[in-house]
Amino acid sequence: LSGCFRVTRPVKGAVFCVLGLCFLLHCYISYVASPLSPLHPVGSVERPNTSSSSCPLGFYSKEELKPRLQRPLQDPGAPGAHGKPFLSGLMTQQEQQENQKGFNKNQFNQFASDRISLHRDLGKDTRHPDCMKQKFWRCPGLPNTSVIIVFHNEAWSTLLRTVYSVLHTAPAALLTEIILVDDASTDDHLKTALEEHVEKLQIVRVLRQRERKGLITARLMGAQAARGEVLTFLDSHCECFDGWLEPLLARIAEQPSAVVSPKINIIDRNNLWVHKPVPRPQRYSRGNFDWRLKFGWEAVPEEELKRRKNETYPIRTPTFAGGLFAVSKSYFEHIGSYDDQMEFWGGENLEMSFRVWQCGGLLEIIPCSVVGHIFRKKSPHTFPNGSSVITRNLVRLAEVWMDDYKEIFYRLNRVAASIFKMNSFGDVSERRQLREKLRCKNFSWYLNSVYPETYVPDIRPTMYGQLENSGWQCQLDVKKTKKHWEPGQMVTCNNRIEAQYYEYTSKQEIRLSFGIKLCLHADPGKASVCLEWCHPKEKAAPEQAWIFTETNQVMNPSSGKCLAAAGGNVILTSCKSAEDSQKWAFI
Ligand code: LR7
Ligand code: MN
Repeated sequence: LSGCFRVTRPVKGAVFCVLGLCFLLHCYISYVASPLSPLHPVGSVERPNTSSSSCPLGFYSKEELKPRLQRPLQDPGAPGAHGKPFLSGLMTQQEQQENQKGFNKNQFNQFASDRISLHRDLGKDTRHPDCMKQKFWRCPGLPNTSVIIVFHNEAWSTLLRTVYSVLHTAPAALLTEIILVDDASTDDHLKTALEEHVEKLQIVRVLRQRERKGLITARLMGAQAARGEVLTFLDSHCECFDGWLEPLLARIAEQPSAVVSPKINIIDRNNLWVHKPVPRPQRYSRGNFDWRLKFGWEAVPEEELKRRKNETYPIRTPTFAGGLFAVSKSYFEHIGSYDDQMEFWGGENLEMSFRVWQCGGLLEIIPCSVVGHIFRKKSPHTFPNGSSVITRNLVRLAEVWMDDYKEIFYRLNRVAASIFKMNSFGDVSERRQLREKLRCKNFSWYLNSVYPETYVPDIRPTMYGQLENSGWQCQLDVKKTKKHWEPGQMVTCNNRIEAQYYEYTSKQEIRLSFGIKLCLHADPGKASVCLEWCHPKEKAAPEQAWIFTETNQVMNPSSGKCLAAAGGNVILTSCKSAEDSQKWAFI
């Protein structure tokens, strides 16, 4: 409607607005009738015909559709141009020192970032052709948005490149403002210098959180101040690809209860290389979680990909990374924004994921929208009380959203269990009231309907924990390869406090217990034991079935052999009930 008032002169205003109202009514009717409206079940895939000829060509003038700031001409030979990696060449000793210092401070190559243009483009549009064919200027038009970027001691060049990349890509008519929320940074360059720099950009403003409270309350501060119809959140070290914004806003216009993320591409922390979208083959990742409540990525299952008619269709995701997303401002408020008692960093993304699904919304990735983000190996920030603040956030979300399934989490995370026991996670009654008020579904519904692919451990298994050998006083332990869990890894026995938890399932498997589908697997030929993918059937594979005997041995019935520790190794050998090296107990 605001578009309607803007393009008309007072005299013709009335006529135009009546026509406009009819048009909006038409849009509303086709929207309600559309299978994607909230009145329709989640399973439908049809979408409204938005290019209907009865819709006028659009609300905006050509000028308004251009980005607010034109990118300065790019030198293709400049460092990192078109998203290419920064090549440092030979460095002087001084440069090497600067490089090292920047890396230590940010956990990414600030030296490289500082030498790349704040206005760099990301080269030619390499998205799928379906994405390029999409038209957004027709009925029902797109809502405008406030882009909210929270930061704590972010490097100047990455923060400003994020801001400019939005200004250079977002159509001016859709970009209400950019709000930078400072989470009590201490770096000098983020004080008045920042305000002075962004002032001339007109629609960029800086809000300050006086005390360091973390990204959750900082985002809430930004959301409250926002004047746009949609809130679009970005981390403070992103670069947006052309055409990233429109598909997000279009999906929200079509489905106001959708919380949508772009496809997130890696910006290499070592050289700032921005990985480009590839038109084919499309191997998408979606968000998941394990039972330690660790967020992760997994391949999108075949059925979900098949459900989509073309590349412009959203991909449903059980959880999201939480940093880069757009949501209608009123829906964000309706659905309970964030838990404002979560502190600093972490957990808010899973909380929002569960909440949105359980309370009737949709969580989606829009593959035609692509944004780059610098992924780091570890956080450069310090947290008061170390990592237990993150765990406290997780306990809060488990207490509100996970019903009895929270027991599985507590079993796997002793810190969480003790925070729960000592009742030191704060008051969650308001969040529980919100769940009541919105009549949200329970966690079991979420697991069955949104994430049926996940493995749900027994809430109270008969036996679980670390499996300790009484002869050697060691625990079953598997080293993961390069951060990943892979089948085929040899099982060893070590004296390690962090040795993995296992659980003894009703199928008689001894299973790695945080949701990775790996089971203790006997290899009688080699007399060794390894981890293999658990047998998906009702009954365990013969190599994966184990019986705990009265004499505390662990026997594999199909081979008749027993598990024994031998030094650091675990072997499969003839059962001898007198041998301490064959005695095991969960601790
Ligand atoms: O105390 C803090 N205060 C802040 O303002 C700590 C961080 N921050 C800011 C920080 O400057 C950054 O802009 O918050 C943002 C996120 O922190 P990062 O970039 O240090 O961490 P991250 O990229 O691993 O963060 C991911 O997980 C977080 C959990 O709380 C948030 O949900 C982030 O938004 C999320 N980032 C993404 O989803 C981007 C995609 C990467 C992934 C996975
Ligand atoms: Mn980040």
